[in-house]
Amino acid sequence: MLNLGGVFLSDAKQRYNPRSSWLRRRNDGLTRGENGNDRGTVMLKIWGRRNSINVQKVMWTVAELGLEAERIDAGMAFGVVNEPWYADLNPNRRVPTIDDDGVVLWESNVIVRYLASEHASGTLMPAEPARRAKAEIWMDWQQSSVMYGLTPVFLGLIRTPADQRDMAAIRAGEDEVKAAFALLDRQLAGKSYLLGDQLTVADIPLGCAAYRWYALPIERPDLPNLRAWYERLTERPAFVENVMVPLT
Ligand SMILES: N[C@@H](CCC(=O)N[C@@H](CS)C(=O)NCC(=O)O)C(=O)O
Repeated sequence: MLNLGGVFLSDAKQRYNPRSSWLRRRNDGLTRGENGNDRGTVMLKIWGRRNSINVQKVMWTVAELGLEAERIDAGMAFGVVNEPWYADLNPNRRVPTIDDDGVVLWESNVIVRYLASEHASGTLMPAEPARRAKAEIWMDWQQSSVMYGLTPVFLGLIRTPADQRDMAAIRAGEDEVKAAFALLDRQLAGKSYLLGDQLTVADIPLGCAAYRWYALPIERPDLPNLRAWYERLTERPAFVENVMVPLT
């Protein structure tokens, strides 16, 4: 994999038009290599810190698909998201953002769907519209119903000093997630993955949320179908490497 290092980051601080001649010049330069060696060019770039749940969805997908990609730290302590050139890529100033050879996208679930459609239509991304829509239900539900409860629990217990925690909000969040995951547990009865025997995009956002739930210092009800599905995910190297990282 090409390590673009500071060369890419300093160039990228210029105003960024993904389809500009500047991008082509940049890629030409990198392909040639500054020292004359042909270093190759990584076409898929991902901005986002490794401890972000939304970046983890994308990195897990990239690893399942076996894609060559470069991840560039951004967000929180890494900054970057408030740079003007980054806002040109992602006006929402959040992570992740990707640039896939000039296709610039943000919103993690959209990126997961795009990469799976491009590289794994019929497998990771169901090809048939109704089945695809079934997968998308679970992706949207993770972003809305699950994160509604999980976010205050995660932020409260992991990113807030003990003496400043709003315990009522944390407990309310815990109850929300318990109810959501009880529903998920029923959905998973008799199935290896959310849509059946095969991992699909439906599993990716919820798998990332499930890791957080099992890693948080909270009480959890026994949900055997959810637990079995989660343990199945932990057998996948792409999940272990990209999702099972310490909560920070
Ligand atoms: N709906 C967006 C949410 C993006 C988002 O809120 N990302 C968080 C990290 S999980 C972020 O950028 N936080 C600010 C930061 O890292 O500086 C998505 O799914 O991509």
